[in-house]
Amino acid sequence: MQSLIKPLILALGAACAAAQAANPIFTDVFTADPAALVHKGKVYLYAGHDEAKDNTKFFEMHDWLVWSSADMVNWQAHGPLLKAKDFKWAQRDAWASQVIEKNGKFYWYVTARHDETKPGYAIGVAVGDSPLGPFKDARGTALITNDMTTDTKQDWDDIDPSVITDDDGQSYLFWGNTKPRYAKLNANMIELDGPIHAITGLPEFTEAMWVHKHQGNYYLSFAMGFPEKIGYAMSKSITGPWEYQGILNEVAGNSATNHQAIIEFNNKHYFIYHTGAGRPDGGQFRRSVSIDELFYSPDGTIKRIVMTSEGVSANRAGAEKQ
Ligand code: FUB
Repeated sequence: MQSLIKPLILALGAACAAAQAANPIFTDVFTADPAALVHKGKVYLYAGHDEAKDNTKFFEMHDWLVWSSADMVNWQAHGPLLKAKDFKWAQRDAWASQVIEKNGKFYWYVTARHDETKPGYAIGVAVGDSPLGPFKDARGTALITNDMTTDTKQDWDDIDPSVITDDDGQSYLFWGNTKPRYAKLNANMIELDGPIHAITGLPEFTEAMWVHKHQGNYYLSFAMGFPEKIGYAMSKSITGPWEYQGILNEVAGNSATNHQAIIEFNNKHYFIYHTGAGRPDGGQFRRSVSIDELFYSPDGTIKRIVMTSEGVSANRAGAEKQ
C-alpha cells in the first residue's frame, strides 16, 4: 500500500502543476516582446529572445522563438523559427514582431536593424504556410525603412509592427517609436496601399502598439512614458479618432520596457507581456514573458491588469478540443 501512495501523490502533484501556470512562463530562456496568434484551437506565442550576458549594456537579440499551447499553461517549444539574418537587408536586432494569418498564409512582421544602405531600424515581413512556418522573407527588401519617415530625428522610430485585418478584409500595419503611425496594407500583405498616417490622442506614446477589436470597439494599447506603462485608447473605427482611456498595466518589475499582446481564447481574455521580475538574473535586458487574465467592464473599457506570480489556470476548453 505504502508503495502506491508515493506515486499517487506525485501524479496528483504533476496534474495540479499542469493546471496552473506560473509567471514568468518560461525559465530556461529569456523572452520579450510577445505576440500571439489564435489558430485552430491553439495559441501560438512568438517572442523575442534576450541573450544579453547581464543587464548592464543593451539588448542582444538575434532570433525569434515560438511556442504553442492548447490550454495557456502547457507550452510546446518550437525553437527559433526566424532570425534577423534571414532578411538579407538586416544587420541585427530581432526586436518586436507579430504574426497574422490571411487567406491561409501566415505573415510575420518583424523589427530589425537595416544594413548601411538604409541606416536605421526597419520593418520586414516573412511568409509561411503554417503558424510554424517555415518562414522566408516575403519581399527581399524591408517594408518600412527609416527614410520613409523623415519627420522624426532618431533612427529607431520605425519599430514594433502590429497588424490587424478589419471586418471588411482590409489589413492595416501600425508601428512606431515616439510617433505612432499606420498605413493600409495591400491585399498581398507585403506592400503598403496608400500613405502613412500619424496617429494622435495617445499621450506619452513611446512604442509597442497592439491593435485588437472586441464587441464593436477597437483598442489600441501602447507603451507610454519611460519606464514604460501600458496605456490604451478606444475607437469606433480602425482609423480613429482614438480616445485615451488610461493605464492598462503599471511598470512591470525590473524592466524599463514593456510590450503586450492581447488575445481572446476560448471565451477568456489574456494580457501577455514581459517583465524583468520573477527570475534572480532577470532585468532590463534579460526579460521574461508572463501572462495574466484581462477583463472587460460592461461599458467596454478594460480593467487594470493585475500582474501575478501565479499566472493563469488551464483553459480546459482548449485542451478538450484537441
Ligand atoms: O526588445 C527590443 C525593443 O524594446 C522592442 O522593440 C520594444 O518594444 C521594447 O520592448
